[in-house]
Amino acid sequence: MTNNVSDLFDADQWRLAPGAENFTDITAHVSNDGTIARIAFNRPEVRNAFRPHTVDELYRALDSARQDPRIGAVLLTGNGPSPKDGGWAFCSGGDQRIRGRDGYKYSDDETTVQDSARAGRLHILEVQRLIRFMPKVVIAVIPGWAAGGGHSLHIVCDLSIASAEHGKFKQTDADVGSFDAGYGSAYMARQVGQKVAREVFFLAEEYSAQRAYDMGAVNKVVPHAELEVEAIKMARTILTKSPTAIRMLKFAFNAVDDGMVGQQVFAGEATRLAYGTDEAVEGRDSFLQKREPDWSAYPYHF
Ligand code: S0N
Repeated sequence: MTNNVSDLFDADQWRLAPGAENFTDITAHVSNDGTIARIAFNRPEVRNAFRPHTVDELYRALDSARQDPRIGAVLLTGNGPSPKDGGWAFCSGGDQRIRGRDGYKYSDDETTVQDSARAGRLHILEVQRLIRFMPKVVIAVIPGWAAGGGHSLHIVCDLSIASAEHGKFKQTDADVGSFDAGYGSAYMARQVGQKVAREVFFLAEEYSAQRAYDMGAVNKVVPHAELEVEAIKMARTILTKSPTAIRMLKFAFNAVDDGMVGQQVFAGEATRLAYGTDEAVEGRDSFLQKREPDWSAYPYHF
């Protein structure tokens, strides 16, 4: 691995993200102009499997990107290759070595007495929701294996771009007695259709980046060496668009599948837009001035 991050990482384009200095399981960077975040799993020796500590760091880095008003797009990827065997991975899901009967353990030693607040966790689902509800486009940049919970993460990202040579997919949940009965399966079926999604989950067979593209689960397949260059291009294209339009579109796409929560997220943005109108200002001012509101300037229809 070159430059201590990843063979695909161009150190000249990025600076360390605020708060990322002490991350051990992920890396987090911001483009030099401050508009794109690059967040990467950094456990290539286990195909970028995540443990609870990884998920904690991932959540913090994504939330920091969510709150940064300059960042308009997030690249979620996996560093590599593995120093052990040269294999590439986006993410291979939950670290099976520390899976207990009530979730994934903070300690590598399952027999260690756990702080009750830190009993087994499955909080990758909190990360899924953060990706889903952040008002920015999140792009899965897939340099190798997307398996198990890593497969689910790519499904929940807004867009996916994969390495032609090393991008590989496999939904292993049913092999290891695990199941993502939420976005990972149901939302995948929305993307690719019921028959294909059921095949992916029930057969748990390996499929290529090209097959993922053909089924509609991946937006672009590019030569491995160009993966991050192409991902940055994709992000930069999005950055040329109206931030409000992108935000409203993302939440509109989500709303149909997210029930009342989807409606709430979309409605929150609509309310924020409405606050900018003279009509809403009149409502606020009439209250503060202790008078009846005057709506006469605002028609009931256009
Ligand atoms: C990824 C696979 C297919 C790669 O195969 P390959 O290239 O032959 O490499 P290996 O030799 O198998 O692996 C290299 C080294 O990496 C270790 N390793 C790989 N994956 C994991 C892992 N997930 N946990 C721990 N170690 C892993 C290997 O052991 C090997 O190490 P050494 O060199 O020491 O032998 C292949 O590796 C594979 O199939 N991996 C397992 C994939 C898997 O089953 N993941 C778990 C699926 N379940 C979840 O992710 C559940 C967590 C979760 O996200 C969730 C929680 C609640 C609800 C829903 C979900 C959800 O699924 O989203």
